[in-house]
Amino acid sequence: MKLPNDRMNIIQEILDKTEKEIENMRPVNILIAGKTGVGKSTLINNVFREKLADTGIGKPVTKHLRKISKNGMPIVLYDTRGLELEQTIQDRVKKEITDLIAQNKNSKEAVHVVYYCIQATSSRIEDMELALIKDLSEKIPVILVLTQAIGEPAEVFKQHLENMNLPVAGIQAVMSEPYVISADYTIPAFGLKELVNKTLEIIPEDAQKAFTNAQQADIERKAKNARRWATRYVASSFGIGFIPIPFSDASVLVPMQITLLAHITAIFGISLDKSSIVSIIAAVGGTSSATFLGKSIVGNALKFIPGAGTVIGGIISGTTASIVTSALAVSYIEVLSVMAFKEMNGEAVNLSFIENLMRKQFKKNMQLKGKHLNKKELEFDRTRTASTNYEHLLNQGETEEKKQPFFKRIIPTIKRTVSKFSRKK
Ligand SMILES: Nc1nc2c(ncn2[C@@H]2O[C@H](COP(=O)(O)OP(=O)(O)O)[C@@H](O)[C@H]2O)c(=O)[nH]1
Ligand SMILES: [Mg+2]
Repeated sequence: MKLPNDRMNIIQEILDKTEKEIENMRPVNILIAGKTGVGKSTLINNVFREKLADTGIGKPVTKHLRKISKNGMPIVLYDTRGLELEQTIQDRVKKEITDLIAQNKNSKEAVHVVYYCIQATSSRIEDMELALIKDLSEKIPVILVLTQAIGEPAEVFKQHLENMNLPVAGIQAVMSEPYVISADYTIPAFGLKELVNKTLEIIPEDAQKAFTNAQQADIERKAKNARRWATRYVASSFGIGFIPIPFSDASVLVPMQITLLAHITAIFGISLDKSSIVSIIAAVGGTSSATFLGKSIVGNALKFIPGAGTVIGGIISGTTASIVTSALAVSYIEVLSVMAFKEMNGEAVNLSFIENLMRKQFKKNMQLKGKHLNKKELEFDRTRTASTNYEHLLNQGETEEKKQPFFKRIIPTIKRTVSKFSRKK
């Protein structure tokens, strides 16, 4: 096996491996149906990453059906149009939809779930839509999505639909984007995480991985899945069968670390560019391009592990390797979570912020000595909203930038030295 001997190669390998894994993932296929203007595109842009409705490649499949996909995302969406038009066109659209579902039933393109969107404020559902929903439900799970759901009228409408006992897999009211009522009153977005959960409950198991990757409404779930895999990977790589290696051979850990980072990226699902990975690797692997990642990660680790009792005579034991690798995995997942959260809110991610956050989390996680990997729930408090959940991590990346000036930082050292000398006298 040829080891990468340069940091850029490592970065490229992580990206290539991630890309390959996503290509090999079986995509999840979703049909989004509903009249024009109800909020289908807004829903897609907020449930899925990268503003998929706007930036995805749309290909007409039939006159009224469009297939949306994007490189690097394991998802295919079908978007409908024309359901609001005259009867003959509606019939045409309905036929195209049912044909799509029937035709692909057993193929890789089989639609896994339908989101049938109705605007909650319309407060009524037409017979044509009811017939279509019933028809589709016989073949495939349908989730009825009540879009732009505002207050009491939406609640009443939802109740009305529930009382109809439609053969649907679920009814979910959502507000995909905050809705501005007035200068001082805005209805926050809601319901998307619930939609994600409902979807995961009904789609086949082999489509769940792709769906978790493509969605952005439940970032904790991404993190949880990535952590679950990393726990197993660390256990199987550095468990009983692991033969301790001399510190000078630490670079044999590099391929494992690359696999770890690439697989986490693929499970998590995030758009990462080269420069972000460079920053993340720089935080744990030093800045010299000739440095082996494995060596510098372990080297750094030794500085952080209290007592360094796990390394005797320059030998990397399975315990040390798993402490280091767990810390690498958890910190990486934490950084990806913060990046995903920022991306979801349309905020830019600053590279030095990423690097600082990775460095701080890595150091902190190293000191936990691998105890955290499967237990820790990323310190997310489920009773708090997403933004306050991430606050403590967001602040950590920034404190380093607001570092105190040099003269202030050395004051304690001067004081200590002075008192030491005065004691000696
Ligand atoms: N604030 C807010 N506006 C929405 C929401 N859903 C739809 N809209 C608005 O409704 C209009 C039509 O939405 P669009 O997603 O284009 O509908 P589509 O034709 O079904 O794709 C747009 O101007 C959106 O801004 C929402 O959840 N929140
Ligand atoms: Mg649209």
